[in-house]
Parts: sequence; structure tokens; C-alpha cells
Amino acid sequence: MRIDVLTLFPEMLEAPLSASIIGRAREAGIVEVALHNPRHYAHDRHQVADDYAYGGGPGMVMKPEPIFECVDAVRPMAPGAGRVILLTPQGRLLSDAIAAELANEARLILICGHYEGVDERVREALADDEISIGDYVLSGGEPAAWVLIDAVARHVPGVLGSARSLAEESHAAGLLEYPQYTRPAEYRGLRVPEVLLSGHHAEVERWRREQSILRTARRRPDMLRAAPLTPEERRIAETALAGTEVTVPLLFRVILPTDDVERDVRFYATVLGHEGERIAPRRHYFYCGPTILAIVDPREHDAAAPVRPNVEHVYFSVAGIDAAYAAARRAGCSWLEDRVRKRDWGERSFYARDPFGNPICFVEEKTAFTGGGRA
Ligand code: 6GU
Repeated sequence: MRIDVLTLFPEMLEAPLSASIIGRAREAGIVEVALHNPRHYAHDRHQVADDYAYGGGPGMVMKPEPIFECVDAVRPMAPGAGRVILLTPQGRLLSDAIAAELANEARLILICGHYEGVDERVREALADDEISIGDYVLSGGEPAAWVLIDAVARHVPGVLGSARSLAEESHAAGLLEYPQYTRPAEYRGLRVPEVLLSGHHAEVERWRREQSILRTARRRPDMLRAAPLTPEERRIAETALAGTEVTVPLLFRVILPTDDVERDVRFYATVLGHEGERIAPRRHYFYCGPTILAIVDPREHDAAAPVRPNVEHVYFSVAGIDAAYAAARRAGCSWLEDRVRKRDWGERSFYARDPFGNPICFVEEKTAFTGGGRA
């Protein structure tokens, strides 16, 4: 790939484009970068490249002739017309997807704007594309050109050591990167997560993927919406997002009717392992993750309200299904399945009815079926 850069300050770009990965890619001839100064194409003796704005106003505007003529001179220096990109805060916002798209071009010609702006005719008749690197104003397009060249070059085959580094990096999979550690295993009391020291490759992969999702949910919930996730990963993501910004409706309350609050509260306190909270004489809440299980006597407001068992099963997921089964037996169900069973769809679970007769089911968390496509 060849990149020609038009800049009034080539010295701003020489050093950054000579070091590290880009420097090596240039030495290896994988990416060729040439810097050109449009000032040298100005007609007057003093090589003036800017002028006052027609109509007045502060600041200078870059003149069109030095830029047009510089591009005319640069084009024959290498094959291909090249895609001409004007770097300007008014351009489309650079993303990894745009960088990957530009990496498919054989040749780019970048124009760094300076002063207050560039004569509009450059935009109209010379630039094929306009790119910005963020919503802030730089004093010139040079830092943006460096950023663009770096982001694009990483997508050019051979620039990075392995294709894997590119695939695993932030943004490539629509997610931020997982946390990275190197030796020592403990520094100033801060330990490297145990799973990374385990040597268990599959566990490490799982942990990294989950960390990427959680980190993206907390820091860039906007990215998570578009990220390709399995249904199980989507569930992890939505749970994490619920703590930041709600993007899907959450089931926040399930009401189970009872004709005896005291009796049913004793039952649920036993099977759920916590006391919950009495909200009113005939209403008691148990907090189950983002969802409240409300044990309510419907006669609290209306003495004539019917008291019938509720919806078709309320499902709980629990870490230890055998302990949950023992607790359910202790708590006194009005009906309890004979044992924990493994279902055809993979869940380990047992069905029961609470003391009032509401149908409930406990599922071992690890085996909970949440919609298929599990990795
Ligand atoms: Cl490409 N140029 C300038 N001058 N400022 C910017 C920019 C470009 N991108 C963000 N801010």
C-alpha cells in the first residue's frame, strides 16, 4: 500500500511514522509513506500557502492552487490515482471498520488541513472522502493523519506479526479487549486472576470473552448493541447493561398470590435462603437478582378478591440444586417432585408447588436453558 501525505509540517509526521510497527512496515516495504509539502507548489516567491478569508473573519485559509498542484505532481510518482482523503473535524468519524475499508485501497492521498480551514474547492473537487478522528478540534490535520495511517496499516496483511493480534484487539469483534497481565503473579499485593495461572486454556478463553463483554457493557454500552454475541453472551451482556442503562425490558416483579402470607413467607425464606422484606401486612418481597418475588394476599385491598394460584410456574435458578431440593423438602411444599431430574433439554431441576399451590421450579444455574446457541 502507498500513502502520500500533503502537509505544511512534514517534520510533525517524520518521527511518529518512523518508529515501532509503522516504521518496521515501511522498512519492510509493506506500507510506503511519502510526505509532500504543498508550500513547494505555491507560485509566489515566498511560497505562501494561506490567505485571508473572503468575506472576512478570523484566521487564514489554505489556498487551493498549492494543494491541487501538489496532488497533480504527486499522482505520477506511483501507480494508481489514489483515494484522496481530506482530514477535517467535519469529516465522518474514523472507526475500525473505516480503517479496515481503507486498508483495501492500493493508494491513499491524505491532505492535512491547517489554519482555520481549507478552501472549499479542495473539498468539492479534489477530496473523495473527509475524515475526522473525534469530536474535538486539533490545530492541524497531522496528528489525525498519524492516527489514520496507524489504524489503517494494522489492517494491511503483514504489518502485524500475526493475524490473531488483529482479530483479538479491541473493536475487531465489536468488543473492548479483556484485561491483560504479565509477570509477576503478585505485585504490591495485586494478584493476577487465578484462572490465568491455571493453564486451563478453555477456561481462560471463557473468562476473557466474558471480561470483554462486561467491560464493553460498563464502558461502551453503545458498542454492545451491535456486537455479534451468542444468546448466552447476550444474556450476560443484558444483565451487565441493566446496571448502566436499560436497553431491554427487565422482568422486575412477579407476584405470587397467597391466602396466608405468614405461611408462604416462611416457605420462601427457607427455599431462597434469605428473609426478604415485609412491605405491608399482606405483602412481602424477596429480591431475586433484578426481579422481585412478591408474596401477596390479593385481599389486602379487596376483601372479596379471589385467591387462586398464579401463572404457569415461576422458575428460579440456583447454584446448588441438591441443597435447594433439601430446602424445599424442609420448607414444606404442598407438592414436590420425587427427586431432582435431568430434563431432555439439559436442565437439572425439580418442580414443586408452594404451600398455597403456586407452581414453581428450581433449575441448577449452570444447566439453565436460556434460548439455544450456547457455545
Ligand atoms: Cl482530521 N483535523 C483537525 N484539525 N481537527 C480534528 C480532526 C482533524 N479530527 C478531529 N479533530
